[in-house]
Amino acid sequence: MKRVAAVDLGASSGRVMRAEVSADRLELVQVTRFWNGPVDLRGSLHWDILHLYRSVLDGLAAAGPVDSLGIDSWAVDYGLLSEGQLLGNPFHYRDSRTSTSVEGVTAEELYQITGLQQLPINTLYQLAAERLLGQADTLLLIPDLLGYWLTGSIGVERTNASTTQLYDVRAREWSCQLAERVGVPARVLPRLWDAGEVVGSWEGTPVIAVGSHDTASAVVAVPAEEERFAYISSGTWSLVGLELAEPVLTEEARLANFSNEGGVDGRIRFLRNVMGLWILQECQRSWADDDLGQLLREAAAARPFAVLIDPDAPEFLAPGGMPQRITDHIRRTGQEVPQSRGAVVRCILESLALAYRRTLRAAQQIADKPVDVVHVIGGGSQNELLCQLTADACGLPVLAGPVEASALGNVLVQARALGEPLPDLAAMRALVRSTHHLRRYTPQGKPADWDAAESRMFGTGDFA
Ligand code: LFR
Repeated sequence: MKRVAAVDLGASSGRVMRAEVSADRLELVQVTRFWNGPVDLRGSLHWDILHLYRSVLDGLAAAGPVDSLGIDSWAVDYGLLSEGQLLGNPFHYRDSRTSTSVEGVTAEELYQITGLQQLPINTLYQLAAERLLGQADTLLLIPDLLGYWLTGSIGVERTNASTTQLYDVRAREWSCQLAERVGVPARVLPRLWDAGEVVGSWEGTPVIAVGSHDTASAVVAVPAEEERFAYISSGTWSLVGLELAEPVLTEEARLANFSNEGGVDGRIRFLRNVMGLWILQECQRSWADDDLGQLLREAAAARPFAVLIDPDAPEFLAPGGMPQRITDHIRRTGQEVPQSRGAVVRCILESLALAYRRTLRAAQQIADKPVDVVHVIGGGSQNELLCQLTADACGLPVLAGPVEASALGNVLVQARALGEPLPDLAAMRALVRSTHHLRRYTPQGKPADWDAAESRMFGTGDFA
């Protein structure tokens, strides 16, 4: 049995967890939980990186002695170093300084190399707007930056590197040539680590590179029994897709804006970012209403399919004023504005379920990989109404759980690196399955209602 600590940083909270893991045991306890979120510095959005580091140190101290520790977080964001010193406070990916155009490479070529969807949050576009790049000698992604402060070791773990749009998804290396062409000096791209490598130590405890992208760790913990599964990693974002052995870099995949992110053990996460529960979280923040249970009860009682939004519309990316943005979107698309919070929540959840449906249908068709079940993992797996709507919209059974998928994936990769007999993803997933209760949702309602709703939906053009 091994005892490990997992630092798991999400966009709205961070956690330090302690786990006991063996071939037939997987017990996770939360040691500390702390706030995370954007800090507005005169119009620029940043992370409070020193608060995060301080909270990680406090959490690790509270976790007590462990055999190892590993860090995962959201993707794409970075810190720049010069001679070991942080240059500037890392930006939040929702900061508005980015766009999705960059000179020196066509969209087709970019996709052929990196296999990534065009999102303004990608590191590449952030770096195109970065003023400190010229002074930097090293770029580290957030988990690697925190890991560097703990250990002094410099490197970037591959699953997260694959979200930068500077990484060659087939060669599994930085694309230094691409980087130079788009104005990112190759000198700033450090060596790459694989999940499972021991990268240093903190106060005598080995630090292990895990799937440092939280979604990569979450997908490790999908409790799938068969190969024919889809997943929705449901949190602030919903990451919706399939696990593949090889990237799909076709023109069809590019036009449908699918990402081929690098997974643990060389797998590919073929997925799209759907805006996710962020829209609901931001409405709750504007309404100053933290009673999610009551909002969901009202949503369950509201009229079905009264009004729909495209959750991926760019106007929903930035923080602030979300109920008004929804109202504007609804007016612009010629629909009737909902009159109650319950109706707004119903609109958000039905629209998300429809976005999941069209994403999963496109993924199966483009990757030529049909599925029989949808696994919903992460915090959103507790949202019963959304899980049921997802089953109804997709016409597939939904298996919900585990909630702490990212932390579980993090600890499983550490346990294997420490020598526990968990040889492959199948063994890790079997352990999650045998130690966690999953909730099953069977499709209900009339499929024709969802067909009609889909044809009413207002797309961004990605699926046109
Ligand atoms: C989820 C996630 C997504 C990534 C987004 C931004 O927490 O890591 O996978 O696209 O956050 O980093």
